[in-house]
Amino acid sequence: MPPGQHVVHDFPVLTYGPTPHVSTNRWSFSVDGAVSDARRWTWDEIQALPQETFTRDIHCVTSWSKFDTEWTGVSVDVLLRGLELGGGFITAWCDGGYTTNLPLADVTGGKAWIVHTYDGAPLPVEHGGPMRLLVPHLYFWKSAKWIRGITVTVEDEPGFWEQNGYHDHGDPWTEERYGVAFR
Ligand SMILES: Nc1nc2c(c(=O)[nH]1)N[C@H]1C(S)=C(S)[C@@H](COP(=O)(O)O)O[C@H]1N2
Ligand SMILES: [Mo]
Repeated sequence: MPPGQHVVHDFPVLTYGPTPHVSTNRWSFSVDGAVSDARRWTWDEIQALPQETFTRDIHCVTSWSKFDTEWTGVSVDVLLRGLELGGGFITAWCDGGYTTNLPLADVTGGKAWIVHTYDGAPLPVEHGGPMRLLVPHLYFWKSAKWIRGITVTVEDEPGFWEQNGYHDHGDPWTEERYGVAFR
């Protein structure tokens, strides 16, 4: 258990602003920015990619942790496969306007997925359905709900919470909770 956290058994919902409702037939996923080719998939095309089911603990900066959550989705490694990357960072962007920034090193090498299934059932909309990012080794604000794409960037570009007080990186094991100006 990372320092300063406590276990919950329910699944709290934390959303800033309204919950966007998007049907899968109007949904698509893009990879763009500093990449050799921009890519875009429909919902069905994403489902046809290799899927992984895995179990991880998740850690919210508001101090709750939830153990052994089970997810199914597509590894970010698969989404980036074969692309030449011209930058070292990504911005995940979402329906509703939320963004979060991550170093590429934190979303590659089997560390991040876009997920559509939680605990064997379609991801509920309040938890980011139809699709969210899952980066379980970082605080949960990095796991962008209602994700629609990732943009590869040359510079590290702070996302929504990173501009509003949270740490740029968000490692729970070293309690990277708040940004320098807010500590
Ligand atoms: N699009 C979007 N993603 C988001 C958020 C949000 O407000 N909008 N909140 C973040 C925060 S602060 C947390 S702790 C988790 C909460 O996910 P949950 O509601 O499934 O527990 O989602 C993260 N992803
Ligand atoms: Mo959060």
